[in-house]
Amino acid sequence: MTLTHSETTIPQKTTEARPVDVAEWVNEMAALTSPDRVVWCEGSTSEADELISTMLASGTLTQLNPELRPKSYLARSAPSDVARVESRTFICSLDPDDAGPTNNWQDPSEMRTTLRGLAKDSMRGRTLYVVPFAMGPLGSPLSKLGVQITDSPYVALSLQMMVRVSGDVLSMIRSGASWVKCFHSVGAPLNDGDVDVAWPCNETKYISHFPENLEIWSYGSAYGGNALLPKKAFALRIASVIARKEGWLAEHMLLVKVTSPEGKSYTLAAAFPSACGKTNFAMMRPSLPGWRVETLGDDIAWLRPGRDGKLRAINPEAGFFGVAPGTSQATNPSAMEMLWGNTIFTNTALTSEGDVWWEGMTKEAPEGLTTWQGEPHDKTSGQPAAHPNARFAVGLSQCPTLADEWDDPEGVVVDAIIFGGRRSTTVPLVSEALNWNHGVFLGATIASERTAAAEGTLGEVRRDPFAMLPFLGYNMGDYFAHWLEMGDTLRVTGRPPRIFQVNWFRRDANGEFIWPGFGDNSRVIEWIVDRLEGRVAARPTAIGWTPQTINLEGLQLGEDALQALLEIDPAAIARDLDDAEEFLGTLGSRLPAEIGRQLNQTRERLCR
Ligand code: GTP
Ligand code: SPV
Ligand code: MN
Repeated sequence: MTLTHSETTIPQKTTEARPVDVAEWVNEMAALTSPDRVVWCEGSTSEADELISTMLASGTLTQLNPELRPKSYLARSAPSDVARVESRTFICSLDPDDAGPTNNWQDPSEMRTTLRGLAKDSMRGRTLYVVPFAMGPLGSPLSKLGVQITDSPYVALSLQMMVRVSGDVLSMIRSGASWVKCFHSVGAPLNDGDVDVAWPCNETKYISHFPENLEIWSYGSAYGGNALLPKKAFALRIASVIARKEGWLAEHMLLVKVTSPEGKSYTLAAAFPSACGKTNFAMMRPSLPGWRVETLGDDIAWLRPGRDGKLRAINPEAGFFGVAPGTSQATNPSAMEMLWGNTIFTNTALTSEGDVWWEGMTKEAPEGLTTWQGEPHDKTSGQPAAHPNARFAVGLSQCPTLADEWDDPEGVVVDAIIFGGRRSTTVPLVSEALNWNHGVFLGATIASERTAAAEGTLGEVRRDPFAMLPFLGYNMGDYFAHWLEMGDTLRVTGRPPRIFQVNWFRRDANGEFIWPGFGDNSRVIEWIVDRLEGRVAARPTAIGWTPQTINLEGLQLGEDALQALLEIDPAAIARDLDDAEEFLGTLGSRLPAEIGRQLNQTRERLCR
């Protein structure tokens, strides 16, 4: 089906089967952006094959050696388009206070004018793909629907791997289901005679959210959360706004089913900031004998009180967009297995055999690598061969540790919630909150060292409440209040999940991680489960309950190291509280009084 620049309607025959409002929106966007063609996607294999051949021809994808990595491809991005751009991410609520001080706000009508100006003819010479998708199991009461239009075949293909792309979504919308409009353009129109580049994008970038209209407009980037709009833009920023209204939570959390040696299972939901260990935790191979971890989700969880009053969770996604560097046989063997084929890699290095490589996959970089920028790798340069935010996109169905319940429409009952961050000092390996409200305070005051997942200074400590700083679609103070209210709701019918805090990233005087992490994090899971079962006493400290000891059997880790991992240094905690207080102060009158009360109580406990 081909549309010339002036044609803006979709051929009659195929329109009939489509919901009028989606078609109307697509027509309107096509009229604005002037694509050569409009293609409706439904998530089929033949569609994926077509997208792949288009991108092999344009040089966007390089096929990997099929004997080593079947049906797998490498994409190299433009050097300026390698991570989420938080400074170009906007929440365009009518009232700036509804976006709050932690978000960039712009007036929605001004932003619309800007975006419509940029979008005008932005798809000239390209194909507009219409991608209908469901977040969560189709037909589940916990799921939501959306449609993304994009002029990037790379994005259309990635969406197929990461969410449930289905034509059925269109009939559900036709039957009246609400849906989120996701507009995406790389902002690189082609005029007659222009030769395309492998990774089209634009130096001007906007990732704009209109929470009152359930609408997202993304312009100028094709990378990750900037462009795969169901992920952070919908499932967190827009969904968090919907969730507050409807009485649930949209969170930056992994979701796992843990089974103890006794054969009892628990669901844990854990919020860590970007590149702080969610995927690795979600696929953990426990070093402790008898324990099993199965994967439900690795990045986003939607949590909602079920009919029985218990907190239930689903993973709205259907795939991974995981950090490649650091992934190895030693750290995450399940991921290495999962990536056997059917995977799109972005910004990894390429080996001379036509396979992928990244820092940490093996100790030594192999000879003859091509860097993520397509240059021969000079091992003496000190430059990494893969970009630090290089990623893999792959469907959840390939995950060898996938839990059977992963697409249960009812969701799974959450037993414990864990907050974590990347902290070289101050924060112990694990602690347990005194109660729900104290747990909300811990979540509200999480800080973490910045990573390559977004622009910014690496290693700089910043407050990242609930690991949601870049992902909340409304006022942070209102969000804390919502978390506190969720506790009230859950207490009416039962007991809210217990709340814990972890930190795998404490360093010694030489700057080395003290804790081995990865599979050995199962030792911390054991302590958490022991706490849930009331099997183990704990040490009362200013920040909550901490372990008297952790099971170190089979580990080469001395008592001194364990003491260093569990240490609570009152002076360091006091400094951290001062920093947290300064951050909380920026929320002004929207900060719930209860959070201030928790801060004061922590200070009082510290003085005891
Ligand atoms: P996003 O996809 O950005 O949300 O990241 P994530 O939270 O899923 O982080 P991921 O599991 O991909 O880990 C990011 C980096 O941290 C990788 O390089 C991992 O190897 C490393 N990492 C993960 N878990 C641990 C751990 O327990 N200890 C140490 N030292 N590093 C870890
Ligand atoms: C994150 O940054 O938390 C990610 C990667 O999961 S992205 O999809 O780019 O947001
Ligand atoms: Mn993430």
